Amino acid sequence: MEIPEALLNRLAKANHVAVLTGAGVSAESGIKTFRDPDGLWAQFNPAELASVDGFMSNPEIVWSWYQHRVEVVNNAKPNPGHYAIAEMQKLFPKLTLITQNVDRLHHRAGSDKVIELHGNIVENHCFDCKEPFHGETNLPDKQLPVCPRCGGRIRPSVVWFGEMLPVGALEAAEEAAYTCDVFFSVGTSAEVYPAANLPVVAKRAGAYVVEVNPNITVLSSYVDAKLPAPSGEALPILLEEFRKYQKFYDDLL
Ligand code: BV8
Ligand code: ZN
Repeated sequence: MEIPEALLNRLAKANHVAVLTGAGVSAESGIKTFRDPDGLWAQFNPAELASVDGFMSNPEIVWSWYQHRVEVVNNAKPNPGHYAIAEMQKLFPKLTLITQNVDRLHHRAGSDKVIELHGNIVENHCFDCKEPFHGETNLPDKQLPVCPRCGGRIRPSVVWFGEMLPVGALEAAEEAAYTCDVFFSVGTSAEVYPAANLPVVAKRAGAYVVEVNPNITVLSSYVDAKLPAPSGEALPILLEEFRKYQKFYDDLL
């Protein structure tokens, strides 16, 4: 896969690189994406499962779906794409990592500052009093855990459809989109808002926007460069080419 020289050049001069990731970056870790043909939503309807109404009307189904996903996440490992992004943190003066994913694989790959726009699936809290819940979640015969403080229902600490994103997270993500020199959109269909606005904000603010995705998305015709390959392949190649490029210029100067 060819890495455009313009991208290497922009990276060599970049002070601030922003990376937005979606479910695709975890696909090579064996975690299904949402909208790919064999994705999660193919079997379920997001409105039913990843929403407050879904939880209120079918708490058992929603809870067991999340418990299943937590198991998949706990058995998954970061892949070369996660590690390459963690590596990028050392290559540029400033890197802002923004993820829509709830699997915490970026943390496990060594990225230390991760903006989680959609929360995370490994923590839980009380639906009513918001108290974080650290009790047992795998109860016999499909019992649902209840809040020891107020008796309310326990829910996963993800952001459901129709719910506001964590204010601080969205603000930090938008700030990074406005101020970065290069913006990567990695493994996302760019269909879920407000996250899908971020690459547009970056482009309008003058950033060089790169999409890393083996498929075409609504963003593909809008970006400055596209690496049309799985992120676990494309990102290590990008880093290798960038190191060669940097050395060539360092030797020149
Ligand atoms: C909100 C957590 C304010 C839960 C998730 C109409 C127009 C505009 C907006 C809306 C609208 N109607 C409703 C809305 C708002 C809605 C929305 O955007 N809906 C969409 C579907 C139209 N957004 C919200 O509700 C957000 N809140 O707006 O609050 C508000 C308040 C009240 C009322 C209204 C508005 C909350 C959104 C957060 C929802 N929570 N997840 C959970 O995980 O269970 S979203 C879910 O989708 C995940 O977080 C996921 O990450 C995210 C986005 O999907 P992607 O990550 O992009 O995954 P996807 O499968 O789609 O794509 C994978 C891509 O990877 C593909 O392109 C594929 O080609 C690629 N790929 C595959 N393999 C690889 C790869 N790429 C690289 N390498 C590979 N190996
Ligand atoms: Zn409570």
